[in-house]
Amino acid sequence: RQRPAAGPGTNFAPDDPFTADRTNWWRQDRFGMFIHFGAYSNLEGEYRRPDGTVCRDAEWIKRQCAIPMDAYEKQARTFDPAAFDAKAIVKAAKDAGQRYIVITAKHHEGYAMWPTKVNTWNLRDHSAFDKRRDIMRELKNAADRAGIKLGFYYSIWDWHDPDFADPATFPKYRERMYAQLKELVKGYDPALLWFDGEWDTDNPHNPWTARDGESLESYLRDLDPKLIINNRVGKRRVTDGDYGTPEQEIPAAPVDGQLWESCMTLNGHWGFAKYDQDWKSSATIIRNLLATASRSGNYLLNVGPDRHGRVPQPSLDRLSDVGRWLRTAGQGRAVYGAGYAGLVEEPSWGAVSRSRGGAGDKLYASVTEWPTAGKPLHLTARAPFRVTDARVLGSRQGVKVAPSGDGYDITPAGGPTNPTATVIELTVKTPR
Ligand code: FHN
Repeated sequence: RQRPAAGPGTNFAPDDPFTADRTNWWRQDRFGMFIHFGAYSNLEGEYRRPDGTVCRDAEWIKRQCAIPMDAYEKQARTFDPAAFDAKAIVKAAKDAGQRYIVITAKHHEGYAMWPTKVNTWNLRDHSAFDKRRDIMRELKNAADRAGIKLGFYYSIWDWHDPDFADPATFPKYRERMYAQLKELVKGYDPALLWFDGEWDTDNPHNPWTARDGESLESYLRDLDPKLIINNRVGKRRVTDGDYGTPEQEIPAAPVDGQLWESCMTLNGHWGFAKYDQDWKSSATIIRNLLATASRSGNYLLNVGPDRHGRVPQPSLDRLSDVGRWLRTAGQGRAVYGAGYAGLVEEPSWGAVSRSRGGAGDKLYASVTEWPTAGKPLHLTARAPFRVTDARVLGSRQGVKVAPSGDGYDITPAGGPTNPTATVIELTVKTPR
């Protein structure tokens, strides 16, 4: 399953050697919305113990606060996300420039957010929610209407199913897991499955093996050959699935030729929580997105709806800032369908991504540290190329480009169009 290393001149842009494969739309889309929503959301990050003490955690609250299962099941019965508005969530993603959505269908707590027939530990059978509603159906319909791809997160690790923890009865759990995944794939036609919780856990013991990962992957590929599957399906993560999943970090360069996606929280929590919020600024998100695209990575940015199903306003505000930047002066061209430049070293003043097309290749120099007046931006070449045109997106100012030492000096005549990042589009010719 090894892909060629993403060496100089290689990028996973639309026309790279993998264009024929199922991941092409995903590589072009680059930017997705992660949604962590489950029975844990009903507690909103805070559990008041019978002795009056308060324990805090987000989606791990059951385990981190050692909530007895009966107490956890009792609280889930009050869960009523009546305000969950799939259309509004899809619109928020679309306005943000997020072109796919991955929502937790089942997190480690084992609670299914769709009306599974496999057990009654789910939003239809174990909540105060309207039994006529199916939020995954609502989200799928809204996403389809908006041209947004929908994926499901599914945790192999299951804190609720009694057969998970015991290797002797684990096959029974695995059977139920396969049955649930078939419900999701056949019932909702997701574009992508995002597995998690395949790792060795201390308690309960996780009997999932690498062999289990291989069998599951081939089972799913038989169910639906177009499915994109992440690498947390197996034990080895590097060669499992279609892409790597660095978390809360951006790898320094293309991850040994693998496709990858960096997933991050917006405020330090995956599930909804009001405590210890560490909000990323819109500027940080935009710069993360540019750095990720310039290394041929995708960026999956998370929102955690509250107990009512509402996405927090600070999340919506940031997402709309990012979408506005992407839509301005076509700056999104530095992200969508763009990837590892290969032709140049990564500069200190920003990120450089590359897209290929009929009219020649484009390099997008996204400048986050604008040079003092008249000072050039230097690009160090790693492979031969000529610059035949240069322009600042969103500005009429001139841009001088001159060969200089080991590359080119780019000198814009005026100032930046945006303090977060200003994109200089270079048209380049590479020797055939
Ligand atoms: O334990 C989970 C965590 O709750 C969250 O879902 C993240 C998202 O990538 N994955 C696991 C931690 O790596």
